[in-house]
Amino acid sequence: MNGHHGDQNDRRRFLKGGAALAGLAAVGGARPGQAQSAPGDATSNDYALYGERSRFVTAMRKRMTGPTSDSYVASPVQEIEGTITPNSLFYISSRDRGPYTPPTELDPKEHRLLIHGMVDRPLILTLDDLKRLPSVSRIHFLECVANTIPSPGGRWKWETIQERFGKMSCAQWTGVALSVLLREAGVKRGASWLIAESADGVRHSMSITMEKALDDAMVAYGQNGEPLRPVNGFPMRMFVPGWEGVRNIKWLRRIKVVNEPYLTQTESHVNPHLRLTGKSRWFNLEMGAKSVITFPASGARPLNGPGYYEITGLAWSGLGAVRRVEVSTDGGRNWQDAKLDEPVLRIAWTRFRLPWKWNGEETILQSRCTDEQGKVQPSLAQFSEVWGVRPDYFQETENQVTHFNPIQRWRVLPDGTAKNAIWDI
Ligand SMILES: Nc1nc2c(c(=O)[nH]1)N[C@H]1C(S)=C(S)[C@@H](COP(=O)(O)O)O[C@H]1N2
Ligand SMILES: [Mo]
Repeated sequence: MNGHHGDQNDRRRFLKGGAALAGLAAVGGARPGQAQSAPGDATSNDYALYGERSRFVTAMRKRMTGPTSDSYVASPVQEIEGTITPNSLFYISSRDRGPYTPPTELDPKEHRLLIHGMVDRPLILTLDDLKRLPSVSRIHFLECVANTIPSPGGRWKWETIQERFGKMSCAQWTGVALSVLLREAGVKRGASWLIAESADGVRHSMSITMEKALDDAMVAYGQNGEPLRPVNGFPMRMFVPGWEGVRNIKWLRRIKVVNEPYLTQTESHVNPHLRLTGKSRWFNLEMGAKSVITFPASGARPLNGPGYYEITGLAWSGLGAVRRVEVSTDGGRNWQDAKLDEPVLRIAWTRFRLPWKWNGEETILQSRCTDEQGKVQPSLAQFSEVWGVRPDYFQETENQVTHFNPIQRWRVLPDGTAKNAIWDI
């Protein structure tokens, strides 16, 4: 897959002449999308209501308040079975009117995606147009750069796994590979970046490299077998596997092909690295190797007396597949390899499990992820060393720390509950 031009590339274009296909209009020729008639009258009594879960099941997302820009809805990661977050429990992070206010619902018949800039054939696409193109479905996690931020503003002492790790989820995404769309538009020589922009009030926009766009990025319209939810970007969003959550533009309305990254307003605003003198990195794109034990954990169901349990958790890396997860049940003296659920997918949550006999005494549990590129999840001490600060800096700082991926420690207490122990050094 490449961005070169010429006859060969022309032949590989899926749609001859781009705009020739009815509904896939070049700029200037846009027409309102045609309403598709439903397969059957879904309003008749023959159709049951949209599903509900058992009234005995109580897992809920949680509203989190912190510094205004960091308010979000946290997913109950401790309650997720396996590796897929149901859409009703998916985390939400939105900067426009906040995650608690549903966005203005975009009408897919009115909504348009514009692809322009350094292209031979600018395109305007409706959701229906997008659905006519070759599609892919892939399972990937999505993680906010600020997932696990230790103590936002030094004031909010988040404790439970849902509060500390709830800014991530994992789903199966369906959409059109960006490489297909870019081939349709015909990328001009010298184009090296894309700027993706949203239709919401803040015009959220972000830079994405052409390399990533042609590799595995997509414009997604499906999430776990159904259309995206309004809060997650309906009718379409950018999906950039493994990259920081903030670049996955929801309510996507424009892709501009350019020859350099733009430091967009939202980009500079949300990239706290820009504010840390001496430690600044303009672009820190992929999420690193990380893991967390989801049971036992602070906020998860308590242990019910000594005996056999299965320690289980999630591991992931924005750089590829998880290769190994080690677990320690004795405060880090000994480590054992946990069993990974198969298939182990790249840039997806990987469920790990380890049988454990608890003797009823206080102990510290922790997990360490290694990904296929050999990146090992750092200890808090190692992470602090890279930053050139003392480990307790992260607990108190007013600076927002992002890409925080040190090993998480849970202290199991004799009463069977667990507490956050990452700061107990
Ligand atoms: N248009 C738009 N896209 C956005 C955002 C936003 O505020 N507006 N938030 C970003 C951030 S910070 C994250 S972490 C992810 C969250 O996606 P989700 O709400 O579907 O979980 O979307 C990103 N895309
Ligand atoms: Mo985010």
